[in-house]
Amino acid sequence: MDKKIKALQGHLTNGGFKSAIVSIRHLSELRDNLEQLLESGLLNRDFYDEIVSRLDLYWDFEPPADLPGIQSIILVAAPVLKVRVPVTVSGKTSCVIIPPNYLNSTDKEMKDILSHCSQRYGLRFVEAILPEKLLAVRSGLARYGRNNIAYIDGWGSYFRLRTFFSDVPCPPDHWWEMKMMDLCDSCSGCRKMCPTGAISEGRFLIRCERCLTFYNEGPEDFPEWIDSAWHNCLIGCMICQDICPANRKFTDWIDGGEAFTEEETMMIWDGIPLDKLPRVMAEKLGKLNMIDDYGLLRRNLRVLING
Ligand code: B12
Ligand code: SF4
Ligand code: SF4
Repeated sequence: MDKKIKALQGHLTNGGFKSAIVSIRHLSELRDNLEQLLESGLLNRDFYDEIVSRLDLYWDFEPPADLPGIQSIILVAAPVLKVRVPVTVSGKTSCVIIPPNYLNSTDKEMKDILSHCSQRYGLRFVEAILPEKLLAVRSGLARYGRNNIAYIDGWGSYFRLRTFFSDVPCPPDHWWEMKMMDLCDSCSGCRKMCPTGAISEGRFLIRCERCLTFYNEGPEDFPEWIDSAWHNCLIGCMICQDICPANRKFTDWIDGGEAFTEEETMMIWDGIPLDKLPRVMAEKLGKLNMIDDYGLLRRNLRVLING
């Protein structure tokens, strides 16, 4: 293996990350794969277009033209805890959950390592927008669960993915087949427990237009078909991950989180604008990576507490 790849992967491993490298020659296959799902209607095109515009999800199926010499795609996974956040309403303290993956402090640590490798070995990295679960599975880093979430040995689904193009020379790679974990063959816990029916029998792809996360990550009012008792997190949803036996060892990977006093909780409850919040409160939200999503918290908190 090229010394630079070995060094890069060594730095990432020492930093607590897991990584995989694949050649950019797979880009066209990633694009075709997605296109086929859209053409077959398994992925609803109108709904998908809505996701694309909401998340600015314009895939980099071509490597960046202004960076010649790009040879590889580097996928980096960081272990991330779920967070338990105490909030107090009318004198009653309860804890709300933020699922793993929303905390983003590992992004900076990861980028610092890449920047160090850039300076030391003359490598270049540029962040890529690519289907990360699919890449993680096909590169052998992760496996799909029936719930469409990716799992990594030793971390379950408690991780966050980031993808980079690089000029690091790509070793011959293995392009794994798209396959669910063996554990799913004799299990359908996630399908049975998903409150919205997003995980269906007879098709692998979830119906993302039924997934609670899509609605509580978005600004619109919740549609009427969503029962308010289904909400279980301040943002996102943990049901299909909590029930999963592949996560059994990791369910106690919980960060104590930042506690909000009753006064602070009421600021969220009343929708006090972000720029009017006390500095301490904004810092707490920053640590939870909830600044960009702050506008959603009023509605999400009320539905969780009021049911
Ligand atoms: C859009 C998006 C969403 C949308 C739509 C999700 C969806 N399933 O399409 C919504 C808002 C609903 C969502 C929800 C969540 N998301 Co999201 N999401 C994304 C985002 C930005 C793009 C995903 C995407 O559109 N991929 C394209 C689709 C079509 O790819 P795919 O789902 O992997 O599908 C492939 C397979 O189905 C495969 N395939 C086709 N046929 C078959 C057949 C078989 C048998 C197999 C095995 C495979 C297979 O081909 C498809 C691709 O062509 C990614 C970040 C990124 N850049 O990838 C995060 C990302 C996937 N999300 C993530 C997370 C954590 C979540 C939530 C768990 C958040 C939460 N706790 O609430 C939920 C999970 C919902 C679920 N059960 O999947 C993480 C996943 C981490 C992990 N461990 O897997 C990501 C990678 C973000 C990150 N950087 O960490 N998400
Ligand atoms: S709950 Fe069962 S079927 Fe669903 S992803 Fe986990 S192991 Fe697979
Ligand atoms: S995240 Fe929640 S709503 Fe979405 S598929 Fe999983 S259990 Fe269903």
